[in-house]
Formats: sequence, structure tokens, C-alpha cells
Amino acid sequence: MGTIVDGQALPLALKSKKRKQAERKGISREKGIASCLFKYWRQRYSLFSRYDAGIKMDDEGWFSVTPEAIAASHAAHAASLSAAVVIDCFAGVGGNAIQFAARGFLVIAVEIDPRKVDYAVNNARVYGVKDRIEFVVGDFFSLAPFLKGDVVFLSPPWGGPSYSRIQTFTLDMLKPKDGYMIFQAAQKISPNIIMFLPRNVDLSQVEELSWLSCPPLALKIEENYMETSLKGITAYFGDTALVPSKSSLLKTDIS
Ligand code: MGP
Ligand code: SAH
Repeated sequence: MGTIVDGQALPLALKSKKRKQAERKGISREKGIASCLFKYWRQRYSLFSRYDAGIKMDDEGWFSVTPEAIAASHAAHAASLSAAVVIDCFAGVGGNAIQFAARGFLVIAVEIDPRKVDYAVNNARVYGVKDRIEFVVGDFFSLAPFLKGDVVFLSPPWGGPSYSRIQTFTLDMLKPKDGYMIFQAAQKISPNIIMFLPRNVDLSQVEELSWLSCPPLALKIEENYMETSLKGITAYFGDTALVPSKSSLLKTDIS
């Protein structure tokens, strides 16, 4: 038996639920973070280990940023190639761009939302890599024909946290254009493409991206866990697929 509320005795489990709700509301108010984003705030140090050194986020940044260890593994993967320039086409608040820069790449970070670019610049400064990232405010699709790089990194919007309620996430659900169009635009830059996708993505469609390419591209698909929680799927195309990795789901070397 627990607390008495309105003359009713609350069971302990309910009391703890109410305590958690109150804690969530309190922290949300204090930090100016919407309460629906509280679960991401609790993961803040796995998103940015230097969070307390002045990291800045907006709402979309909270639920979209790639956890630091996963972004670092994307960068480590690319570092096995003799590549110098990475184009981060949907850079957000900088989670991936920072880790590529920390690995020594020159990064062109494209992001359509100027506020996120301000935050990404700030966050890159926190990690001491601002000078290795060129930030471009703009629409990736308009810029793609003019961009030059060795590796293209894609982590487009998945349509918000509700993506996880869908049984199978198909590539047409990616934003702001479907996955096939995003991939086509990326291929104008390089066939070495790394794509971070929802854990429930339709893998047969991801394979389709590789064999619909001309010539077909090597593909490796990797599951990305944080402890025991599956956070996303990374598809490595072209030369990036030929680098050995710890947990590949599938390796299709078509070329
Ligand atoms: P999640 O599934 O919303 O959170 O996002 P979590 O904590 O796994 O929740 P659970 O309760 O479902 O287990 C997991 C990770 O996916 C985030 O940390 C982001 O890296 C990534 N992610 C989520 N969304 C909605 C997006 C998105 O729209 N775009 C991109 N690029 N990444 C996203
Ligand atoms: N990998 C990033 C998160 C990317 S979320 C990180 O770790 O921080 C996807 C981002 O794509 C969002 O910030 C969104 O503003 C941006 N975006 C959406 N449409 C775009 C477009 N047409 N061109 C460039 N960026 C775009």
C-alpha cells in the first residue's frame, strides 16, 4: 500500500508511475524540453558525451541525432577507405558531422534549417572540430549536382518518432523525398554511400537500391545497437560495403 490521494490508497506501482510523471514534467519545465522528448533527454550523454559542455538541441534534433557511438562507428568505417571528404547531406545538429571530422575527414555539412546549422556549429566547437566542417545552409537536392566528395552520408528525416509504430517502414516514407530519389541524388556525388535508416526498414528495398544502380553497388547492412536496444540500420554501399564490420546482417557484393 502506498500514498493516499483523494482518500484513496495508491498501490506502490502507481505511486512510482505518478512520481515519474511528476519528475518528467518538472525536468521538462526546467530544461524547456517538451515532455514527449524526455526519453531522449535521459539518453543525452549517449547522444553527446560532452552534453554538459554546452551542446544545443532543438526538438527535431533530440529525436533525430545519431547516438555518438553509432556516429563514431560510421566514421570509423569510412576511415578504412582512402577518402578525404565526406558530404553529410542532412546534417541536423551535427551528430554525424562531428564524428566524421573527429576522424580527420573534411566534412561538408548540408542542412536546410538555419537554426540547426547554428546549433551544429556550436556543437562542433564543443568537440573542437569546427574548423574541419564546412556548414552549408541549403536544400540537399538543389546542391547535390555541385557537391564533390569521396563518401556521402545520408540520415534523412524518418517522419518523426511515430516511425516506430509502423510494422514495415518503406523507403517512400522517408522525407523530404522518397528513399529512391534521395539515393539517386547522392549517387551524383559518389557511389560510396552510407545510409542510416529505421530499424523497421524494408530490407528488400534497401537491397533494391544496390542492384538498381548502374553498375550495381556492393552492399552491406549493419544493425546498430546501444547496449541491448536496436537504434537503427546502416546500409553501406560501394567501397564502404567492402570494409569488414562487427555485426553485418547481410553482405551482398554484387559488383
Ligand atoms: P527512437 O526509436 O525514436 O528512440 O529513435 P528510442 O530511444 O530507440 O526509442 P524506443 O522507445 O523506440 O526504443 C532511435 C534513434 O533513431 C534516434 O536516437 C535517432 O538516432 C534515430 N532517429 C529517430 N528518428 C525519428 C529519426 C529521424 O527522423 N531521422 C534520422 N536521421 N534519425 C532518426
Ligand atoms: N544525422 C543528424 C540528424 C539528421 S535529421 C545528426 O546526427 O544530428 C535530418 C535532418 O535533415 C533534419 O535536421 C532536417 O532539417 C534536415 N533536412 C530536411 N530536408 C532537408 C533538405 N532538403 N536538405 C537538407 N537538409 C534537410
